[in-house]
Amino acid sequence: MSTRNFTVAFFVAVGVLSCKKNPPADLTKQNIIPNPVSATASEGVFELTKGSSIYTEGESAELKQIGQYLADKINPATGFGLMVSSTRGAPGRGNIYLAVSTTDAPLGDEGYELTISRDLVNVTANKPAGLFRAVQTIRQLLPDRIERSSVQPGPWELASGTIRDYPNYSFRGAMLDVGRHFFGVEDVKRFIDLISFYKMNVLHLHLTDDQGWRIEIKSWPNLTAHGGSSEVGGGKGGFYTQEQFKDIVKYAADRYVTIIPEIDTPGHINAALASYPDLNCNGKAPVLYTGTQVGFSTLCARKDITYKFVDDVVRELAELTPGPYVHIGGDESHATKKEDYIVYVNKAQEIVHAHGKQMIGWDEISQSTIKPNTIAQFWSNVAFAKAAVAQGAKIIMSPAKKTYVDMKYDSTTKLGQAWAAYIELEGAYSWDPATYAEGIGKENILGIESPLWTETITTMDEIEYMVFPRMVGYAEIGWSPAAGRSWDEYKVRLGNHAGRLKALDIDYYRSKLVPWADRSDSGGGNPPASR
Ligand code: TNX
Repeated sequence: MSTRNFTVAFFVAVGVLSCKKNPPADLTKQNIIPNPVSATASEGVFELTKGSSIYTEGESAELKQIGQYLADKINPATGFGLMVSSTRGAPGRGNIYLAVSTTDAPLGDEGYELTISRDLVNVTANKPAGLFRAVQTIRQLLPDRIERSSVQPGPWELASGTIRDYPNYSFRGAMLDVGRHFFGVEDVKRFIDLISFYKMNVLHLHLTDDQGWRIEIKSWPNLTAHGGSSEVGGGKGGFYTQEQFKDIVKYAADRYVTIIPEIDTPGHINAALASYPDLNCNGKAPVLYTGTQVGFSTLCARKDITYKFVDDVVRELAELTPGPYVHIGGDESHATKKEDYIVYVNKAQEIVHAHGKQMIGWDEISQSTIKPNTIAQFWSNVAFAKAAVAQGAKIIMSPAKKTYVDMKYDSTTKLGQAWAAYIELEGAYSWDPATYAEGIGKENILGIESPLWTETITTMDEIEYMVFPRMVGYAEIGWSPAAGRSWDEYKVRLGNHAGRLKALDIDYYRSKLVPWADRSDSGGGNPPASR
């Protein structure tokens, strides 16, 4: 053995030994994000071994799929090849058991109870979604290296005790703008993997904008043939075929994430206007647009063909999307006369309802007569959001000053914009949706969503750098109880989470505000030179 190999072997051996000597901290001191509602510790640890199995209760294919998801997450690093089997009643020692067995009202649709003893990891929930959320907790209770894709040294121990956990808000979302720059199916799937790891349950896809139309509409094929061929900066753009979109929807559904498709109308519509001259009031198609201005394009609210178009698009989207919502945009329609805007939104709302969906729109839609089951997404104008509340609508909280992850972290951030604010991690975390805007209380709020606009974002690495770790904080705001939340406590937990971000290969922003617990020179990947 060379000196170098000996040195490596020595440190690996010490590493393994020190793992053995360092059982996990007790369950109340575990570094879990989002913070669970309650945790109590008990004596001892559970050790996952190659003899362990994952058992799911009964013959439910859905539960087996969740069990298999957990197996797929822990098999690569452990090398154990754990199997998933169905059972009736709790299995014997050394196993993981997932059951939808209880009627435990406080747990709701996504909550779970996770009880870990020396003998068993026992998860119960009212619904399969709760088991899926619990699986994310189990991942975080295992050492960081569980997230690696090659075999790592054990042991694989979990602290014992009980976690009871459920979300503060039923809607915890992220938005990805695939209109300004197009991102392919694999990028979207990674995005879904990452948000679902933090128990988020909504991905809003901003599918159309002035610069590109990204979803195949069979009855209007030129939308993608022509309107999908551009993007900011003049790149080649792209679009999802309906088959690809269904694949994304299924991938998301398997992770208990609902896809919300947005067709931004009546403004932000140049790509469609460029594809079909008839959609223009003057009957002339503009050229494709690759800049970043907003507010210059509009559908022609007084032409019948506009509503035939919206009806066809919403019908096809509704067929592709099992979730309850279709988002019709409605923001920054500066080129639409106010009276036309009101007519347009009212008609779009009828169309969305006729296709069996609830309408979501940006806060400006409250200038129309919105129905109580319509949802307004607050991004900038408190008066508009309050007008939506006054009409009985619920609000999705996406204040630009807090949740827009295209905003720079500080003046030195190369990517992004700064029109709303610089948003450092503390500002992103230290606010409460229920008290942010006077007159909009928790009872009016469906949940929180953080949008990523992509005028300046062109690669998955850049997405990760802007989104992480701000998104980790939004996930906690959405899930964990507001009482007791504090930046000083959270920043330590986030710092201790560094190894996991690295193991997940997330290319995140290493804010100086956070006491990162790994070596300061071993950050999340290699930032592209551009930032
Ligand atoms: C405002 S937010 C927009 C987007 C831009 C974003 C850039 C909203 C509803 N509209 O069209 O991409 O600012 O930060």
